[in-house]
Amino acid sequence: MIEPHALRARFAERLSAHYGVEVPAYTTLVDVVDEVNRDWWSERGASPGAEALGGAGRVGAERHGAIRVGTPAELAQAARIFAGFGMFPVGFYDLRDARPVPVPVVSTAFRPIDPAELERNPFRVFTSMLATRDPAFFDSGLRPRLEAFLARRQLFPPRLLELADRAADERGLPEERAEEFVTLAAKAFALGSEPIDGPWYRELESISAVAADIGGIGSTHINHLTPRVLDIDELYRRLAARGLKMIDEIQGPPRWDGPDVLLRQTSFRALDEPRTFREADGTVRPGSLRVRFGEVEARGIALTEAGRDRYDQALAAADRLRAAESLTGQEAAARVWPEFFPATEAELAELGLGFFTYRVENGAARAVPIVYEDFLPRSAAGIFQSNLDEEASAPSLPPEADYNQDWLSGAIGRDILDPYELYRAQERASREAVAAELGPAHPFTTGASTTGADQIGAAI
Ligand code: OOG
Ligand code: NI
Repeated sequence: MIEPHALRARFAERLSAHYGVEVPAYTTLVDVVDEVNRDWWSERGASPGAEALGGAGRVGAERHGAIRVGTPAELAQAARIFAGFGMFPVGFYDLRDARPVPVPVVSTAFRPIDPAELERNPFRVFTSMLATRDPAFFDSGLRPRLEAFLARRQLFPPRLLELADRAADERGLPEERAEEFVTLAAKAFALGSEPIDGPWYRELESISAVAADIGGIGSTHINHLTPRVLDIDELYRRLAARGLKMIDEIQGPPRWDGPDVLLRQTSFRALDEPRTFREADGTVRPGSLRVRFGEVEARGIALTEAGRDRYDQALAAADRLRAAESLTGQEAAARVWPEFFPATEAELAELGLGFFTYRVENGAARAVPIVYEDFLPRSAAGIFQSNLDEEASAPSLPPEADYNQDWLSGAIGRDILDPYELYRAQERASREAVAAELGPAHPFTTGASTTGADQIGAAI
């Protein structure tokens, strides 16, 4: 039996192999990421806590993908496929309220939820669904035609769904079926070769490039596949030195001397990909589309709700500073960061801003940070936006408020899990295990503080 984690690892590898052929710059990116990570391990691998946010095996294989679907029915099928790989929907992201330019999607991320499963292979896929019901984007003339187009297409063959259900029910598949499942799944997310309906694609494109990418073609595809790097600033420099044009600066928290939190990401524009278009007169002509891109991420410590509030406040303060002085987003964030975040992991734990697990070492409880496994809506919107050809103008109507997490759970027939609950449960379980071992009054210490601060004295 090939278990879900092994299926998931194979799926991620297969997608990566396909994507490297479709988008050659991705292969360059992965090579440079591997170099930076190797250098990082050789310089810092021996220092205490080096593996706190994941060992070399996990980080080297770690990827996230992004896909986009059109309807709740398509999202429900995607959820069945991911369940076969041991990946479940976590978090709800509404990118319609992104500024300056809203994106007409709501999203969740499919990922493993058990810490042991994450350790085996943490593959995650950010999955967006077109908000066809939102009149801010799709008026009553367009919406029925868009929904009819989406209802006619079939993204996932029945055999793929059947194998996915079997893998989920039986917690794995025998080798031959496993190979068939992975092959069909990877094929479902490869770039299609059917001619695109030119007038239809352009009509949607005039509203939003993302709408055209989702609703203008008959299939879906991996939009990007993102490796994890241990030093994203160094990666940025090395890619730029190779002449790869990065489209944007790094999104998310700045580089600074204190603990890394949440997620830092950056991306580069992929090249045009050849596609054929069928025009109104029936002729098929060659053309190209430029919708896919390369992205890289560095992951830090998962923040609690209180920590996340600080993060949002810090970004707002950075925005204000940036408006007042001419600074990059990262420069502004670096300036304001110390006002919002403590300089050590010990304080992050003590102030209840970050999530930690606890281990018994030499008779003491040591804190090890929990890595952030999710996404950031503002960075996601920035990633969507920074890769579009033109700045679309913001639609004039306010977004309709009827897409939310409960609605999406109902639409796909499974619970969308709350990331905070998952981190909290992991932290609680480890505290309980430590309390059982050491007794209730034992102080906790941090194991991986960047400044060596130690005793934090939190009682269990
Ligand atoms: C998804 C963009 C979000 C991320 O890393 O934040 C994302 C998309 O472009 O479909 O992947
Ligand atoms: Ni991404």
